[in-house]
Amino acid sequence: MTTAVRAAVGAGIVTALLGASAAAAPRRTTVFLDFGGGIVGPGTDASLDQAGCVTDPFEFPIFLGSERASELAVAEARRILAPYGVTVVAERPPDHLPYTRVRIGGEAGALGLDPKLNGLACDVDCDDQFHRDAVFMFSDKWVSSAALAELDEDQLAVQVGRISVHEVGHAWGLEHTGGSGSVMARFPSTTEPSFVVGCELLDLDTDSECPSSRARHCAAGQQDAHAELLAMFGPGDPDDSPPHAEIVWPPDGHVVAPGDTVQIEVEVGDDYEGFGWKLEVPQLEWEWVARQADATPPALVIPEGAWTLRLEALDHDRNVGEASVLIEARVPTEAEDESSTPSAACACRTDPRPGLGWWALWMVVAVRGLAFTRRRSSTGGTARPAPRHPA
Ligand SMILES: [Ca+2]
Ligand SMILES: [Ca+2]
Ligand SMILES: [Zn+2]
Repeated sequence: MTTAVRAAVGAGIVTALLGASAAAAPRRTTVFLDFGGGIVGPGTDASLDQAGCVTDPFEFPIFLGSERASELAVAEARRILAPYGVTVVAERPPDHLPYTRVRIGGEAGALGLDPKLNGLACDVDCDDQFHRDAVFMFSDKWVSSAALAELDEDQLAVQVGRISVHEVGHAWGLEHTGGSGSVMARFPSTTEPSFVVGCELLDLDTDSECPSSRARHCAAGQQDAHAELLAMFGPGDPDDSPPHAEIVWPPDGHVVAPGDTVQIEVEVGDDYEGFGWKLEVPQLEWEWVARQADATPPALVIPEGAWTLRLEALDHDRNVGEASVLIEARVPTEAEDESSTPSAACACRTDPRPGLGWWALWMVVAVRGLAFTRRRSSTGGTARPAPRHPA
């Protein structure tokens, strides 16, 4: 059965499922330009409203520019990132899709930072080890609520896009380079900047923080931002192949006694790494997000009733792979006690009936491994040290 499913999803994924020796595939990603303000708290998962350098939760201000200004900033970010397998959005992605979030608004001085700062990345995240970073772009000094001539606001809005991408560059492990045409220059460029092709001199006050990343493409003290991004995310071709999603356990129609524990096992894969996935039981409004690609799904204690368990995998072009099974928890009838095919007996009822409610669906410690497919074992972000990843 599994083979049939695997064969149906295309050659790239079969390779992924078979594992091991396939060449390391690019890992796509998404950048979320967030103009909406709101809470930022400590932590390293932007989808949980966290940022790595925040110590106490605070309300981040909203962007004061016009909608047109935000659209121009997004367009500029898309222009700069078009050569790579990176999607730029201005609407909050679903939590299960890993993304780098740019909090756009406010001013650095109000946060106790050097007021001259245009933006802030909490870290230079060498080789983009962490996939859910948040960075900041302080937009008030560029585009404020003060009345601006439309033409002026247009030019300033473009800078908002450039500075946002610059900070995201740090969150992907890039450092400052000197060239004025470079997005990674210390100061915002007045020309149309790009991630420059070829080796550029680093422009740093200290030693490089990621010398081994730089050394893959250039001599010491230099950086080829374009080559590094291409190696990480691949080219910006469309991805129209949905992820593979399979619930390995429990099987469809699985019957348990109320309160029994079911350890979920899934198999997920895509033609690109970087996809996200989640599990849900819609009738209970229960959702479990895989915060890391190779997270182990939870074991569930099933309350009495019939429940749909749904798996969804999502790639950065928003192709969806999904699977669902019906699980039923009920006291078996005498006939079923003697039957060896309990799964056939429960196909007759698919409607949920009132169970113990969502509060009875416990997540317990997972005890069995996940049948998870990856193209390579060294996927960034899978070995985040515990103190950096409290969630
Ligand atoms: Ca990162
Ligand atoms: Ca795909
Ligand atoms: Zn910088």
